[in-house]
Amino acid sequence: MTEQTQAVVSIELEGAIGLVRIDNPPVNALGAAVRQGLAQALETLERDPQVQVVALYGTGRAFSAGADIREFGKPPVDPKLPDVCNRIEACAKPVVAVVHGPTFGGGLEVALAAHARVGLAGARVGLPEVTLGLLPGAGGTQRLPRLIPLEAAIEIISSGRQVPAEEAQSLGILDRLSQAEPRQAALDAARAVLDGSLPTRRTGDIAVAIDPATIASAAARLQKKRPALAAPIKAVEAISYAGHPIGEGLKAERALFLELMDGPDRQGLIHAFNAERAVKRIPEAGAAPRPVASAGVIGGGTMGVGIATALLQAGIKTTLVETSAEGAERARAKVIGNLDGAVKRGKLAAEQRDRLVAAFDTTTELEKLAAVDLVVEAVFEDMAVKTGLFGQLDRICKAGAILATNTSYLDVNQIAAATSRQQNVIGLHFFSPAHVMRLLEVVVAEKTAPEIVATAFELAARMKKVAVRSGVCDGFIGNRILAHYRKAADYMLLDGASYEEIDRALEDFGFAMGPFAVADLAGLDIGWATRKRKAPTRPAEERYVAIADRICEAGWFGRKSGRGYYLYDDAGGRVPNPDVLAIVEAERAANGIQARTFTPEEIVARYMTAMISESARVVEDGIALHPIDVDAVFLFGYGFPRHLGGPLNHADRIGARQLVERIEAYAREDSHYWQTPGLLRQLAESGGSFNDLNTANSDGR
Ligand code: T1G
Repeated sequence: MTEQTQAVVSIELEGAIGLVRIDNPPVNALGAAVRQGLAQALETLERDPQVQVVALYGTGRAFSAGADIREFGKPPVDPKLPDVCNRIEACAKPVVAVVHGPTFGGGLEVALAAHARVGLAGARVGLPEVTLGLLPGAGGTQRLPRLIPLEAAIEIISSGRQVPAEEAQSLGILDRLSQAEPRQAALDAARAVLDGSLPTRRTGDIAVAIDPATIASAAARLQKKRPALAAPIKAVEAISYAGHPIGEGLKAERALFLELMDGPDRQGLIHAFNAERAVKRIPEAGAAPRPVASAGVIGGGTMGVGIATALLQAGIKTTLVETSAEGAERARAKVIGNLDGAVKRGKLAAEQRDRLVAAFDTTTELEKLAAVDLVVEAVFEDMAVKTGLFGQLDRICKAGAILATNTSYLDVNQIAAATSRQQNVIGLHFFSPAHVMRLLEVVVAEKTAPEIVATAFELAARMKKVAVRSGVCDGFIGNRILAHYRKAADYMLLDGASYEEIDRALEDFGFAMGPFAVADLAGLDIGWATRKRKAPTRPAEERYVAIADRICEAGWFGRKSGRGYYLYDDAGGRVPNPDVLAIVEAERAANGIQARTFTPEEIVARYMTAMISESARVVEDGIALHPIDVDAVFLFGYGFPRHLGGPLNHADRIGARQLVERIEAYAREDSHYWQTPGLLRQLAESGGSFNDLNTANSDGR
């Protein structure tokens, strides 16, 4: 007999067993309807004299991925998840939970409130709330430490990491594992409870001693992290109450949870979570992707090697083309070195590594790419070289083969025009190292066919990358914006701030590295080449800072040459390069500048206002589809502080009006560089926000 209590939760009676099924695609998020259904199901089954044991399970790909993120920031709807969990734990009859797939956050908390837990093959559990600026707010901080050692509970909760089923069982989160399907596993578990082979107990009844020293050292460790976000620290504080009676601990957990819910990080981190998904909503999403089973990579430099590694790790048979046998051999060794590195880091099984090596080939003959589905070129950044190569590929490659360029700024339309198959040409702008960085800018040329765009996005997913759709312009999304705000840093340097102060101000703001340290890491010669390329078209009224040119003229290219803005020691430490300080002084004198001081706040304000301005123009020009796409580019490609959600999410916190006022004030010094973008002015006048411009449900507000 099956009685529908709620569309998303249903009850099925099998003899003395009451089955409760959660069915709320796509991931059984615990929205209001599910919570109401669970509460009602427990009520019904507890009352039913025929029922002796209750078994919870989920359909689809997960028992439950947790609370419904889309409800955050909105008025809470009863029953709240902690109440549902407490209801499960208090049930007069034994309740067993069967978890499968990604069982995270509130999903795991529901299972922890059950009286026993069974995990299915492939299940992974976790409490990732801290990655959303929250803490497990439905009993996780009180129940997990009652089931597993304190240090393990602290590590799992403060990191938010995923725990594979086998580890979860060995720790004590799961009581047993099963290979069955969810419903069958629920029946088996219920029968095991009835025959006594699966012991049950209320987690909340377990008494544990919480060692204050362990809590204190965990808190101290978290305080030292940069940035020291509140969520993990408050989560450890909540755990410290697990030694109290469960009712008291739950109250303390709730209070700390609500503090974080109202805190600044939750919105930014959920915006970042949504950004990774919102970027998939492209106009070409409905087009049918083409199969990509084989690929060619042209160029065995850093980018080509990284791209070949990424393609191989996505399961794609790959041939790398170099101009010489030695070059091909060098590239082969580096690709295999990357795969061996992945094995060493435990990211790749040894036998899988062997399969990938077997799927990898190198050659000096372009003709070997005649039958591949996709070619990605990563040759010298020169239009003549690229158009010549695409002309050759057009003649060599099979009909339907996709020809992609990895150029970081050249006009993809012009490259496409060198072929007779412009509809099959696209930009795939990888970020170095290409097998590590998650961002991939998919640059759509005028004639690129929709299915080619859809294929690029599917390929990105296979490479576990975040693909962001970009139009064609110099630098696409990220590098175009970078080229603009970098100038703000150079202007402040020339006007009196030290580059060490600028780097430190932005690192304290949340960037992993400041702009000058980043430039040293990337190589100062790269920016030098870009400035030379742009020199002929640089507007006369643009203020030019020659400090970086002087450094490059001295042969100092940053880390790769051991010195740039900084001197580097073997341990990776950095100190300002005294010779550069002299260059800065000389350039100030040559420009007649009386150095002035900048506070860290002003440094961040100018730098962020410049980044936001060009980001707004990139959206205005239609290069990026939505503001959230620009946020994704900076979160996944430029180390933007994740808890701020990206430059345009951060802009909403500053407010369009204040940003316009800042630009107008700065424009009094330099009206060419500081111009108010039209879109920003519109938002200031209408009182709107960048997030208003994102698609309907792309933000967690
Ligand atoms: N709430 C609402 N929607 C969710 C969701 C959630 N928790 N998780 C995923 N989705 C949507 C997602 O937006 C996408 O929608 C679709 O499901 C597929 O997701 C009280 C407060 C589970 C590993 O942090 O980690 O519980 O774009 O594309 O790559 O203590 O989703 O198709 O419209 O990511 O296979 C804690 C978050 C919440 C888990 C699946 N839980 N989710 O990954 O698919 S806070 C989490 C994930 C909480 C309690 C606290 C992943 C996944 P759309 P997807 P996937």
